[in-house]
Amino acid sequence: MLRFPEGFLWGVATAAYQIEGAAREDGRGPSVWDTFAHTPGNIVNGDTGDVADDHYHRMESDVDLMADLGFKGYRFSTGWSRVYPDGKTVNQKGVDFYRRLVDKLLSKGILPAITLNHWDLPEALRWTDRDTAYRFGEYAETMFRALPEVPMWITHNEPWCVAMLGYWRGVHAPGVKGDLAAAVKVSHHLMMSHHLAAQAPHSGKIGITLSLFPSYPRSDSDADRAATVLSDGYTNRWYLDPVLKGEYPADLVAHFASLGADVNEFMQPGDLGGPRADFIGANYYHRRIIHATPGNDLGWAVTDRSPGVPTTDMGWEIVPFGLTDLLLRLGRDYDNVPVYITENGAVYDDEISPDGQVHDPARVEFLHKHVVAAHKAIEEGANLQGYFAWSFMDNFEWAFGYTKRFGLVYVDYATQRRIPKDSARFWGKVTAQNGVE
Ligand code: IFM
Repeated sequence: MLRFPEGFLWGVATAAYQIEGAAREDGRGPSVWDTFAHTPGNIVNGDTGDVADDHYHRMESDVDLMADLGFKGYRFSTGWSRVYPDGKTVNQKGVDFYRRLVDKLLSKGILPAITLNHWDLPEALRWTDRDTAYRFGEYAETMFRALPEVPMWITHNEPWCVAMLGYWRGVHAPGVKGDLAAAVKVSHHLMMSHHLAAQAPHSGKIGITLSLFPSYPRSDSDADRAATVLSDGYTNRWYLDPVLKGEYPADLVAHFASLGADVNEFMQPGDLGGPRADFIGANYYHRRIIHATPGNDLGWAVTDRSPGVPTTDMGWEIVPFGLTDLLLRLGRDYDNVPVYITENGAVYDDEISPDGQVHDPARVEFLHKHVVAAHKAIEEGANLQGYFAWSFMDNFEWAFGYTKRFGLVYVDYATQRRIPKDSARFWGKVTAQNGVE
């Protein structure tokens, strides 16, 4: 039996736009993701989050199910455009929904961990505007005041995705392609707003969730190794350093500037306000293997796949040791900062079996291997304090719409019936035992 330290937090995670639906109810305003999803060609099958899992109307029974399955922590996001429909005016009905959700969780003994920005920026705002950082600070203060019992706050989810997938690759809202200067500006406003929010009075701990990719060179060549250092800077250090060290990594500042994206053109003194995060939320799905592509794109590329390495039905490599490496690296390079795995999980093409159940042995195996990898990291000194599986239930997987199922609970979208998969029971058992066999 591999046991985790006492008090280790086991939970599940979701995000507002991916599950809530009720897109035009009780005063909710449009977010950039509503606009993006409603623009033809952006999402597989033209799917949108208009209805999603209808969680807005099923919140009570969803939390009951969570409790029945034995989950102890729930990471969810508050919908920014539900709380601030026009970006500047509070919608009390939006706040009230989250009040009810927190009350319900607490009544069931489930710890609420709130993410403030899981990408649903009010349509009236843009991260390219410096002012949006201040609007985020106000929104954070509103939520801190409204929900003083919440023990764990996360400012942003995966700012790399917002900046680089939204403004460089163009596959996420608002769908801008190839504007590196805008992407870097967006990343700076996100980091700056993290500091603004973290400095406001709040209950409990505050941190930020990052999509972190342990990165390995494709070969031992100097070029591939140098490209890997930069690529690691691009996905990882660009976000870790400002939060934990109060500055951007110098090699990346120079690299972005050489590509016409100089952060010093819009950074102002005090923007990063000194180190301020009680923990880092690490989202781990897969590694990246990097090779140099001099003069092309950013100067590196991700090697598609390594022969023989198994993948999930998302096509992502299954590499549990990447999680061990990542957790140890965070401890080593960032002063043993406390870490929560705020997302880890897998897509499989689940089906309802003739017995009415959803059997997902591959997901159980995926989670089991990653829990073992996390335990190894703790044994070797990592300061890991909790682990949230992505996701509580199947949901709107952004550009992939409803075609990719990450849930521990199956959602039949036609009827909104929830069916706990075998992996949900596995996760409940891991929680109860505080470990795995
Ligand atoms: O579904 C997403 C989530 O919203 C952010 N992290 C990655 C998940 C899987 O792609």
